[in-house]
Amino acid sequence: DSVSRSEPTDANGTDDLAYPTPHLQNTRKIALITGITGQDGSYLTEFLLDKGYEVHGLIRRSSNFNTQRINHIYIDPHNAHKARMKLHYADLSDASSLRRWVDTILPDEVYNLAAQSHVAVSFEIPDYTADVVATGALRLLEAVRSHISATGRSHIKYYQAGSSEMFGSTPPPQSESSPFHPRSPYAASKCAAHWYTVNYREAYGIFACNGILFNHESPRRGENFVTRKITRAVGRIKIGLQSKLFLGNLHASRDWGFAGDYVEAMWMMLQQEQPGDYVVATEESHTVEEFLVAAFGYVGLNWKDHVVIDKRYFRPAEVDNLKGDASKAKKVLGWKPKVGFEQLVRMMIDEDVELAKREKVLVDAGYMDAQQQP
Ligand code: NDP
Ligand code: GDR
Repeated sequence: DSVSRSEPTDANGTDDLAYPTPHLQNTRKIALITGITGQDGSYLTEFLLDKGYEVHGLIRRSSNFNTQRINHIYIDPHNAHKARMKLHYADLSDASSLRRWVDTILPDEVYNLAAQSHVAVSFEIPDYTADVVATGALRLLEAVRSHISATGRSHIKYYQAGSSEMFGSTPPPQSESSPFHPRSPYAASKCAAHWYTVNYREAYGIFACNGILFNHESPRRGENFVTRKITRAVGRIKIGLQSKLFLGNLHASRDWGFAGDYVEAMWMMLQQEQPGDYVVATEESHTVEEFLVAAFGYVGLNWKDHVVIDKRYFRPAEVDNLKGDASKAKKVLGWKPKVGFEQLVRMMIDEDVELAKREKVLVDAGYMDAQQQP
């Protein structure tokens, strides 16, 4: 290839993350993932590595390493010949970094998973949320478009992580043809990213897909999303490290699936002959209260003995009821979820009880404060 190799971008040379990308002269497919350190990024990376891909992840600079979810698959680049996952510094707010890595990595598939992904937090930092979620997607699309224009690599495919939050107050069941009515800065920004993606497909013929994914959870879910907040608390309450759990609105309904199942749908979208937009959902909906019943009940506890309603967790505008209609994904992609609601709850509780046991060891040894809440 004609692209020259870059030097490590780290100024003092001690960094082992932002490493040059020695292009393997092989036939492996190359994927570029933004948001690789997040829940979905970690599952998608495992999935693509299993399929034989070389995976490049863009990570952002933070004062602490935030690669916990992918440490188990990370190979030090000093053994670079063995490493099929590589990490590079970039940021969705920095167009030049996106363009540089697209040009250097020469991906076959680009997955845009990066986002300020917390709905409630988007009311606190709306401007930043729009910059990363909406304009960030536009920057990445533009990097792909100009890369194709400069190199002729028109086979490159783009996946945009869209969300059921875009439907907002539109009543269920929500499908690809349901109208968007976003209820938060996050959701409005995802709508913009959705339409940027459609526009780049129509205007430039880019193979660009929107996955409209309903909530998907896992033991790797961020700890301030409601499912994981609940399962973390259940683990800690069961082991005696915590007694109360403070929550907001328990009446909202969500269509909760397993993240490991959903990343497969992302990949499937990019393997089709034609680009398109797909709803990915379990088609089953439960309230937050029903999640509480299942989670506490699984370890023999009554949620009512522990949950305290705290006004601070209510949102200025709520999304009341999400339940997807995934018939297009089932028919066209042949996708269907493998993990059901009860199994998902049990999987998350099992892991969080084990985590709480490990925390207890640290508490008993005096290394950790029992009051420290996740
Ligand atoms: P997470 O919050 O777990 O991960 C978000 C990722 O984005 C992290 O890797 C984060 O990096 C990265 N990121 C945040 N800001 C920036 C930035 N400015 N530049 C570069 N990277 C950034 O989200 P999920 O894995 O749960 O979700 C993946 C995507 O799917 C998101 O876009 C989300 O909005 C969307 N989505 C998620 C659903 C779900 O139920 N999980 C449902 C529908 C859509 P860091 O680790 O440094 O914070
Ligand atoms: P959501 O997920 O907003 O659907 O967005 P979240 O788990 O944050 O909220 C789900 C519902 O639970 C209610 N809730 C609480 N939520 C949180 N976080 N904390 C609480 O204490 C609490 N108490 C009640 C909420 O009001 C809400 O109704 C997720 C994210 O992953 C998005 O990025 C993604 O796009 C959508 O799912 C689909």
